[in-house]
Amino acid sequence: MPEEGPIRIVSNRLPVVLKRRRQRWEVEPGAGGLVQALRPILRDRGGAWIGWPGVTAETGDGWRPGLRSVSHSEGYELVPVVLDDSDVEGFYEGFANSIVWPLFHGFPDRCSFDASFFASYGRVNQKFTHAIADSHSDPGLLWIHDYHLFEVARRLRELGHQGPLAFFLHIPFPSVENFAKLPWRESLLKDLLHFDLIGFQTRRDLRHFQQCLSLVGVHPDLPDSPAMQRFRDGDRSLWAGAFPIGMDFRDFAARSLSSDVSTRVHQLRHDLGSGKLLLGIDRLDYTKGLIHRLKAYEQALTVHPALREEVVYFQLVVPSRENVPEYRALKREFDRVVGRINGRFSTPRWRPIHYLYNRVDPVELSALYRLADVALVTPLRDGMNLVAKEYCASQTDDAGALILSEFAGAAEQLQDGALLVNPYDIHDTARAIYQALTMPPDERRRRMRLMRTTLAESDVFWWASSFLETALMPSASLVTQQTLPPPGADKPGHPA
Ligand code: GDG
Repeated sequence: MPEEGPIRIVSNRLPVVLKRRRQRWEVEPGAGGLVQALRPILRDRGGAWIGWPGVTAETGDGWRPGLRSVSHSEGYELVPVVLDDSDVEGFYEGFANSIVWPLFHGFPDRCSFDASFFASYGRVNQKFTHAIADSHSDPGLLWIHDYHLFEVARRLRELGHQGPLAFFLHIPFPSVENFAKLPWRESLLKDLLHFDLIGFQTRRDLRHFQQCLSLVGVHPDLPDSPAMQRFRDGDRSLWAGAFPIGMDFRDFAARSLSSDVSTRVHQLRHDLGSGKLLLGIDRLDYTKGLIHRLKAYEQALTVHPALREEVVYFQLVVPSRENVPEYRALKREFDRVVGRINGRFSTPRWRPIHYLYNRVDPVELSALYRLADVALVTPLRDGMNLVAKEYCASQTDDAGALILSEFAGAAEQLQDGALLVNPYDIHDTARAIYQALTMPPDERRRRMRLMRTTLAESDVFWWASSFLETALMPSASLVTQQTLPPPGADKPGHPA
């Protein structure tokens, strides 16, 4: 673990859940993998988590006492950045979700390059900057997360901030062909140069970032290294590296064997029948390749009639961005294609697709992971994709198979064990579905063991501590480290 001292985490959302029940606000700590990884570090070292609490100024601030009490029980400060309704529209739904999200996932035609969104993004980044500057005078590490906060380092430097600034991007970094379409491309790149360390999910993202920096005349100044690079801009230097995020492997493995989950597995087995189970779990999003996946399953049932009545595809779709017309249209399209396939193949005793449009609790999630013979993780593009990793962690008997898109960040680490597919190629994905369903048990075990070994060694705690170690290392030591394996490169399954 790196040198002790408080750190401050900054992310768009605070790791809390605010619920209003009968005129009263209830505030609970969040439960995601990122929170689990960072909570022990913040508790040990002290510090703060700065972010938007998820409600707007127009809702009032009756939630503040609840937030203070969670801060107290967690042992670190939770600092709210209050946004108003117009911020949410221009910054969050506008610049973040209608420009950066589609562009960085490779869908430039879905972008609305509206200058008012960019202006709103600047105003909100300024609000975050002031909240950070007011939160503490300690020059300890600030670790900023994700694409909502690209401008914060530059704005903090303008206020005279001297301390270390690190950034982690959870989504992909786009190719130069896509990035160059952004009207504000130079300013975004120059803003990023104010960080000391930027972490990406994969080496491919790092390579894309390097190619994009050449748009502003900045090049790596050390011999090429696929997982870590240094860029100089005047007297500043920026390190950038690939740090693939993990999940809490042991927690998923233990939960999968718990009695609650075992009970639920038996019930689900009874409800879904004895056939093989294909599983998809995705937020409703066009990046997830849901329609392509349905068509691939349809193709597999068409080409291999023996699969009919022998396999069930269970798809959990988690509602998302329901007020955006594009997402509502995707839901309608998904419903239509599911209806068509079920109408085409169903028999009195069999329905090929079971589909749930909802969130499920952690026990149900683990039961699905454990029960599934094959997980279908076929996004058109994804930063990492933790569902693929959680599925493998939950396969404690090494029996399952993973079909994984080559465009998910997870493919860099899991390529030796997963069946990699190009999700745009319906025939290739259909072939992989058949291969996974008919794979000999020995081969399934061999592949799953490879993936589980990799994931156990590069879990979310490894990810957080290797990133922080790098962020807190003096620059000179990092130069020396160039000759050593870069972070994660010595982990099995982490390709060169
Ligand atoms: C960003 C990047 C990157 C899903 N349904 C339910 C549920 N989930 C949980 C899963 C998993 C998470 O949501 C989804 O995983 P992602 O990897 O897609 O994470 P995001 O935060 O959405 O996305 C992504 C990630 O950041 C981390 O860097 O991998 O590429 O887009 O943990 O378990 N959880 C529960 N009920 C559900 O119905 N409880």
